[in-house]
Amino acid sequence: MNPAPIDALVQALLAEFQEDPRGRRAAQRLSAYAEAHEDWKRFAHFKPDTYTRNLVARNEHFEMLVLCWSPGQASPIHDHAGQHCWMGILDGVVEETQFEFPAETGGPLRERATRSFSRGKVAYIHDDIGLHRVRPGPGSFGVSLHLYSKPIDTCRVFDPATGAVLEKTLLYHSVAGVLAAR
Ligand code: CSS
Ligand code: FE2
Repeated sequence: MNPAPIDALVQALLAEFQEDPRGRRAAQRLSAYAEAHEDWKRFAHFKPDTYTRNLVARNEHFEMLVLCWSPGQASPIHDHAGQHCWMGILDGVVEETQFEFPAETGGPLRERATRSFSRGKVAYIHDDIGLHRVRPGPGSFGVSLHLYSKPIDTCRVFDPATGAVLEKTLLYHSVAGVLAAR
């Protein structure tokens, strides 16, 4: 039997990162998957009070998650623990607003452009580029496929008015399709 498309994607990415830690073809692979397949739906769980993080696969090279965004939800403004972050859109509309990485001395964050992404589009960020806030488009929901290389267990979140920083532990709402006990 052929593997499910999302499992085939994980295997292809694993082979890719073993050869090229920079993952130069990762965005292309996420885009091709997002345009053609819907078997990610078994990982999608929405919650009324927060966006959800649903683990698809994790290994020494990367973790892959399906994130579900209901209208009005948003991530905090955050960094990515020095790792590569790709975000491919599976359904709905997802917006990314970037901010400049603040100086050690803090102060208000400088906002850059907001970009809007639909199915098949892929965003990429790294701490060298800046910070971002992610949320669904106005009045929309969104589902996004996130690839972090290497896996990220904590990130830093930033207050836009002061630049103050807090460490945040990143939790999974489900693992391999099974809701986590809470
Ligand atoms: N980094 C956030 C989502 S935006 S890339 C998270 O994993 O929860
Ligand atoms: Fe992010």
